[in-house]
Amino acid sequence: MTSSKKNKSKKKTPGAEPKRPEWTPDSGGPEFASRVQPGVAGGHDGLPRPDQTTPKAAAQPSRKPSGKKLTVDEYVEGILKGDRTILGRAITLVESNARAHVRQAQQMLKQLMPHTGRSIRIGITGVPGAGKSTLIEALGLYLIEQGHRVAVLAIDPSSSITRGSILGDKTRMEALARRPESFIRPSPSGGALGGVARKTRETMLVCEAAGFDVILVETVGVGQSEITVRSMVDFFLLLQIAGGGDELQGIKKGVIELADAIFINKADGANKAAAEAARQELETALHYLTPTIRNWQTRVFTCSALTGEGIDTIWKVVQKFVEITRSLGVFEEQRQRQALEWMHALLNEHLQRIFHQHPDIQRILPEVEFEVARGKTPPTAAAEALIQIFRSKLNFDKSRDDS
Ligand SMILES: Nc1nc2c(ncn2[C@@H]2O[C@H](COP(=O)(O)OP(=O)(O)OP(=O)(O)O)[C@@H](O)[C@H]2O)c(=O)[nH]1
Ligand SMILES: [Mg+2]
Repeated sequence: MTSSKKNKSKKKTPGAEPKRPEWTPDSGGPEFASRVQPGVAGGHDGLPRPDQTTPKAAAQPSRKPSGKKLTVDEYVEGILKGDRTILGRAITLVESNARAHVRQAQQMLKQLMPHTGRSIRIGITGVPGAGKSTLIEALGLYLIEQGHRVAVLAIDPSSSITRGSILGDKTRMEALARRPESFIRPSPSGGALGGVARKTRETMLVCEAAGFDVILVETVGVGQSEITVRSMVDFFLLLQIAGGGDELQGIKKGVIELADAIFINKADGANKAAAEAARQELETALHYLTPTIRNWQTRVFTCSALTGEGIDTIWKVVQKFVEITRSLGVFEEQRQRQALEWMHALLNEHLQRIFHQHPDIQRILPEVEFEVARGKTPPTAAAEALIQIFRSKLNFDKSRDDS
């Protein structure tokens, strides 16, 4: 407040200095309004790109001017060649809500489909601070050493508001982000979980077409987002931490039933014994739950994302899971079911939108809602009546279109 007072008093002495807006900070010189602030080095997501680790590389112009529009064929060709710049732009296209972009993204995805599906999709969840990002970095680096290419995506219901975890991941996944065999994309912003999930699913397909053969999807364990991630991955890993006697918290929330494996992280130093105790407790509890997948028993392990101990076990468990479920046909079955469920979810979303956007429904709905809320009309009858009105309008609209 003091600075605005100061500026006001400055205004009273005309001619002493050029006229400045009232909100200029004290440190702002006379050129304040036209000073160019240098940007933050890094890619679209604020993470350093492998080709931008030195200031010299960062200063180099990208091969394609970012303003130039790409055709669908150019996107497809670039992605299949593994061009990171085009991959980044393709994901931006997928994340866009603009109608023209959605259409172009769908044409692109259609062409990419034959090149997708050849990865192992792994979801990783756990309470905030469980060590998901640290673990993903350790696992990602380990997988790269094994000759894999790793894409890391995130679904973070809070990130669209705070962008908090992105800041954290920027520092935590630095070593992984620097590797050309990795690609890290934070959670897309964009409102409802359904919208974010659509974008993440499609981003996953684009990454597969670009040759990434392991996809890691991080989600913070705060409820619905776990179910969403479970519905798009082959293998779901729950990361727990020992302590506070709440090892069984996941059971209450139902998240343990979604897991194909549970890892107790931070099993290092003084925490090792507690982690082992938590492992045994959870292992016992799991015997009372029915496994979600035939011939697969969810087991509990310990690991340390910090020391790297047990990281190789994660990959061994995943490989075993893939081997067993593939031989039983369950792996493919799950993917087919997921694709169908996704289509139906989109269909439901679309139909709801058409219904709610119809001008007649928009006009009538508040009145009907009022009647239902006051107990004058039964909810079932009201819903039925609204659908009847909508259907009659559809027929009317159709005959008008035909004429
Ligand atoms: N001792 C120990 N600390 C760890 C380990 N893994 C992670 N941490 C620490 O735990 C803290 C949280 O780790 P993150 O990887 O950011 O946890 P996260 O689950 O991704 O957190 P959110 O993204 O905020 O939900 C950091 O300070 C890490 O250094 C581990 O294996 N051992
Ligand atoms: Mg994290």
